[in-house]
Amino acid sequence: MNSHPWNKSFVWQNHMVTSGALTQTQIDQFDNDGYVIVNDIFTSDELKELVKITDVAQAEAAAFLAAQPNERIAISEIGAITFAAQLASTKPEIQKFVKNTTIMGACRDLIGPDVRMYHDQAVYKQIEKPRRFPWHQDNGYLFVEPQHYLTCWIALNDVTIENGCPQIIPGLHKNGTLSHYFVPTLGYECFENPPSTPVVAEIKAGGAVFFSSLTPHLTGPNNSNDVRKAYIIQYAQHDAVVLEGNAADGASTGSHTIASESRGIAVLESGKICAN
Ligand SMILES: O=C(O)CCC(=O)C(=O)O
Repeated sequence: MNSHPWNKSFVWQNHMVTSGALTQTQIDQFDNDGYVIVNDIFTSDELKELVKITDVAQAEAAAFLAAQPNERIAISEIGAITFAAQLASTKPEIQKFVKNTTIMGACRDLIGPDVRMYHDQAVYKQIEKPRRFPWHQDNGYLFVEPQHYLTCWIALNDVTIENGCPQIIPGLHKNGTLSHYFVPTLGYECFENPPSTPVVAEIKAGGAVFFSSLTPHLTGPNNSNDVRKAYIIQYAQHDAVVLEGNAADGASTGSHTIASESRGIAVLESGKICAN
């Protein structure tokens, strides 16, 4: 387990409650362990509405994948794990969920007063080809500065160890971004065998686990009889940048702001939720 070559002098900053959406105990847990589970973010009616949107997006993604060689693109594969990305910028009806008051409070507390969405995707773990999604930090995919941003992993149905809920290694987020390598068809990995016992994040539908982009996590194979459904939204400081290039080749070759991407919509300005 090594540091990412672009992670030079990372120092974790602790957070203070300001929004009232989370308690200081929850924030302290996030700072100490790199994650916190928050239940009942969405009512059952809201959840139904949200799942209707993600189901449509997943059906579109599946139709597209079905036309590809081996029914897959990169790590998205029919029957295994399917990704439907960029929903907030293509399906305006999902934006009210992206700007949910509790989630925005968590963003205020765990990122700051000025926040943009960085990425969003519905991730469905299918049952025909059960497989792990490897141990990784979200900042191990594209290297964002500041390195800490916030992932809100929303359970759209009850998620358990059996159907592939997230598992987390607490505490490692404080070291910043780790080096990752690509495991073909599965994704980027920072280690195959975790250095400590994972925490299993089983979550009821409508709740979420918030974790840092620096928190190593995995999801296990879906060994149940039903699709496991998640909607994952990532939020970053409004002026965050994505470093470009390949770390194996040396220094980054450039950067662009998340604000320059169509998905980089502003969600919080001076601590206030932005209008749709
Ligand atoms: O939802 C999953 O099964 C894995 C998704 C994940 O960890 C990610 O997109 O970073």
